[in-house]
Amino acid sequence: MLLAPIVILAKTTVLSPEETEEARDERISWWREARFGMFIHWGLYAIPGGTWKDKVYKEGYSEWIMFDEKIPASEYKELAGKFNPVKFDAQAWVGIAKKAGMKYMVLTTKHHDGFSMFQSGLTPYNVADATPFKRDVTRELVDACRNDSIHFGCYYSIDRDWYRPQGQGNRYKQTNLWDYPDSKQEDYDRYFATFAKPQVEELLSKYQPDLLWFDEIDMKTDAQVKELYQTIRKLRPECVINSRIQGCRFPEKIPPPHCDYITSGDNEILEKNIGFEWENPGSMNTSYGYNPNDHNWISADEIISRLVEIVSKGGNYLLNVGPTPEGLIPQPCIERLAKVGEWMEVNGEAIYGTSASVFGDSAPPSAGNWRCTVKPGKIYLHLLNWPNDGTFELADLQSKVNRAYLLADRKELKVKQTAGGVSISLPAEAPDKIVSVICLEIADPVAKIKASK
Ligand code: FHN
Repeated sequence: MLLAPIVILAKTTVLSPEETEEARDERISWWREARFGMFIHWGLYAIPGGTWKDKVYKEGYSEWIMFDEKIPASEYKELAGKFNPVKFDAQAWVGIAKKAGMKYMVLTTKHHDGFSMFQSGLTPYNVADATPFKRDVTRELVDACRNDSIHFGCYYSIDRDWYRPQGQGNRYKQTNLWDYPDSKQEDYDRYFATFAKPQVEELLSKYQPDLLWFDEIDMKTDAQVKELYQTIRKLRPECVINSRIQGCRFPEKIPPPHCDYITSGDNEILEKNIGFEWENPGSMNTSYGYNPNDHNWISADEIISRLVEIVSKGGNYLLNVGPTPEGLIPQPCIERLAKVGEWMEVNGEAIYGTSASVFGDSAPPSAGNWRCTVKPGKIYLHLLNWPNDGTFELADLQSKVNRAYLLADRKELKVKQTAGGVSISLPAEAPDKIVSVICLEIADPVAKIKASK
């Protein structure tokens, strides 16, 4: 019987010329270990919240209201005069994220509507200069994150800026042609060179973000992407960059150039571990921006199941909130995040700093629905439903199991191990109604699994 050691998917990375693989690993280690972060879509679009004049959107991206309703920039910008989120408390937001077990936060510093949620010297159309609020919310949030050792990232939309002429756009046709029907490619090139890239430089120098989260649609030339990437590396070499610096389609080549990890589609959980860092940007209802009429909330149970699914495939989960125009995180989000936090309180060690399952992508259904994450010398089994015969069978594990226990109470579990696998005796009741985690301490740093025929 052949003992096939675990095949660690050969991970090849695109190193910027001066960076070694070890240096890269070290540089992005915080991000890889974090596994769970908060995405924040906040801006002028929170005010209409998916309603414009008599049109009420009950679902869909409320942050797209300007495009969906073809609102003239001159009219949309009036919203800045009404943006006054007096209840905004950056430290309270960080507190909510931390309590949920989130380790980083990514704020929309400029979304597609072109409004800057930071004080910019490149345009007065920003939160500190154009609103009665007159406060730099990016400044306040990055400071609050630093206070609480939470990493901070800036979301920045370049290819879509509906406040400015950007040409006819590409196959996606997502530029503002209702205000600028005759706009040309040179408008985009000028916008990129004299506004967008300089604003990214501003964000890097003013706020020193740990992460830049782009959301592009292939409107830049390769030269423009390279120029942007090299500018970021020059100004902040340690900055982690997502794959949407180029476009939102799944990269043809892994590893993709000019970034550190792959962003999957919105709410898309990849089918398998791709052997390279990836992240899923997820929403809690059907919108990223605030919409009081969108009640399609996913449950806390669903969030936990998605987190386990994503991390068991080597990914990060960046879960979104869309704050209100008053500056509050909506109550349904707070309630769900608190429940997720309770679960992370008990099971966080099976998430943070773990690597993908060693049993392939979909767990063999030996004992119902389960997932796996690992650490050196440890295997975490996430049971999504509890075996009703009080035993969990784990076939094919060849490494010797020294100890087995539930993370919920750390009480020792009886283990019977044969060449065929491991059988673990479980209490009748599941300790957790959503996902219960068993930790196996094994004799090998990397688990040995019997090669499947
Ligand atoms: O168009 C945006 C959308 O508004 C939202 O920001 C998401 C988040 O991943 N990104 C784009 C759609 O993929």
